[in-house]
Amino acid sequence: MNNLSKYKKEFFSEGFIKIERIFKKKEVNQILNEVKKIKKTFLKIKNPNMHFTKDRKFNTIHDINKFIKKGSILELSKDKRLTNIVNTILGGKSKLRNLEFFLKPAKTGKAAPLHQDNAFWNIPSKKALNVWIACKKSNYKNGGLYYYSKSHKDGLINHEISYQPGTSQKIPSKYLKNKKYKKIYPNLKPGDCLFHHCEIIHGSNKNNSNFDRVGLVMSFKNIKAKINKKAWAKYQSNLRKNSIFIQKKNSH
Ligand SMILES: O=C(O)CCC(=O)C(=O)O
Repeated sequence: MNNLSKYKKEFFSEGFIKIERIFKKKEVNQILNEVKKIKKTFLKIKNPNMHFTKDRKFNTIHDINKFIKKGSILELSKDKRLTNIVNTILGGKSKLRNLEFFLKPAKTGKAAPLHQDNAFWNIPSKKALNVWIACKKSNYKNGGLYYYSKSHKDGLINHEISYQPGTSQKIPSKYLKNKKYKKIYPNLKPGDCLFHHCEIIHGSNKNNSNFDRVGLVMSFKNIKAKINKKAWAKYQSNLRKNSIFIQKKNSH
């Protein structure tokens, strides 16, 4: 079995795979430089999708690909080292659907509640995944991503509004009460990547450490994968309710 087939097998068995050192130090530095530029750009654009920590640092920036049409991050999203793995897992040619930063600064970086990405994406064929690229160390100590191993096999769960910025929906805690999933915190160095299934349950804790956690997320879908428009509209409505709640809370 070649490496690509091994990755695919592990991906569908566990719900995620970690691959070390896909990107070199030089490439990670290019990403970090671009993060700085994109932060400045996003402060100037109309209706940006971004969220801050209580000390006004960037916590998450979403839909970056809507506004940034060139640069090293977009180039890296077409890189064969990445797309060969993505296309093998998704069973054909894929398309970038979103680019996001999950920045989680030291001391104030916020938690991401437990969720499945497909509750946001609404892709019934499930031919979609996220690539989480570590641009700084990411682990248990600084609010690294964690997974409930094999949870993708149980299908999509009805989410509820999270009332949290950046991840607007979450899995109701009562659903998880009787589940016995193994919780795994991958330990990542800069340049390492996680590839996760769109229905694996995952989240991350606050960053109470002294070390920033910087993740770039590239989200892909099979070019033929359709979106369930009705479910998508429901998600948009939840998203609006969540952001109205957050605006009201911040204006007090
Ligand atoms: O980086 C995080 O804390 C959350 C990221 C996430 O939920 C994702 O990549 O799907």
